[in-house]
Amino acid sequence: MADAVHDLESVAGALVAKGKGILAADESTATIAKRLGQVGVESTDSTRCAYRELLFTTPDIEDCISGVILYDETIRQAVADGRLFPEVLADRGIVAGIKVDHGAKDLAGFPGERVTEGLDGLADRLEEYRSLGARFAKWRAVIAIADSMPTPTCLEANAHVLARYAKLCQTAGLVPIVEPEVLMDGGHDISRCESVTHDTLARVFAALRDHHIDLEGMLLKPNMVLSGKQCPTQASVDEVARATLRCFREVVPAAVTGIVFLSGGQSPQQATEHLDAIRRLGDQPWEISFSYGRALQEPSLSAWRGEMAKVHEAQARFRHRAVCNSAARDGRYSADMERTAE
Ligand code: 5MM
Repeated sequence: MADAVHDLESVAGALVAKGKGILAADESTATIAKRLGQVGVESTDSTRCAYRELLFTTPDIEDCISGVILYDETIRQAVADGRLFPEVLADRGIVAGIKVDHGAKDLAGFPGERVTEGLDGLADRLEEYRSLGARFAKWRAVIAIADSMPTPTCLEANAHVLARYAKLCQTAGLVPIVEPEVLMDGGHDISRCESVTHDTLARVFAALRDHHIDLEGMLLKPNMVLSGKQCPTQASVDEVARATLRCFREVVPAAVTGIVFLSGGQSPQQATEHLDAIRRLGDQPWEISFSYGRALQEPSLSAWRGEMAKVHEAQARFRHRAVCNSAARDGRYSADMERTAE
């Protein structure tokens, strides 16, 4: 047992090593179909596999990327030489992870609110994912902001399932990434986002404590504290950084190994600038890094568009975003880096 605990803590530590962060490539089949469709590519087993191969075989990304979150289909797919994706990643020193939730479903009796499902049979699935090479997992809860949302019932339901998921992961020897995402959608201002994020995290950490989670053997994947997308007054980069840290310092225990932010619909450059500004406010009790999906992938996907001839350019764009976020993760990003795309 002592070894298992040590293993969880060392994997969590490796995922937030200096200069490194996580690529979220765990889009479910419906989401990846939408993303591929936006660049005119039909979503099939082979186009999904080709796109993920393009990302995971990008030269030198192991300098900036510590781990990749895979989807159930992807963890079973192989590259041309027959190696499964977890092996391809492991050969480069990148840790494979896996999304294990089954998505956010309507919360009965609470219109507009959702609770994430997927606990049934999870212990067995985790065992299989570990045998396929996964060393960490991810579960995303989605919290919407509106006049009468979120309700305490929605926060409680999601905190409870996040904690049960986290305990099952740690028992199976996988580091849980706990992702309670407060959405950017809406006209709310940054202070409303701060208060909802605070309440969400307070409930999540109370549930994690009740379920005896080893905080050093987990990572938190939260939203940054931002103005709602439709809010007429958008907070500055500095305001976002200060509000985010104020909120997290009040509510995230110092024992948590790391906070890896999601991008949540920010533009790639915005997500990098915000991370950099947060890091420039100084060292915190926990490591701070990124676990971006769209903000790492968008430029690459738009360059690729399903064409073999564009693979090199698409990989260069992915590497560039990884390099920028690696710098931001250490508080040494500058806008000049956007002009050196190769
Ligand atoms: C990559 O997208 C992930 C999967 O989403 P679906 O289950 O809806 O297909 C998503 O969970 C992602 O890992 C996080 O939301 C962070 O990604 P962003 O794009 O917000 O950085």
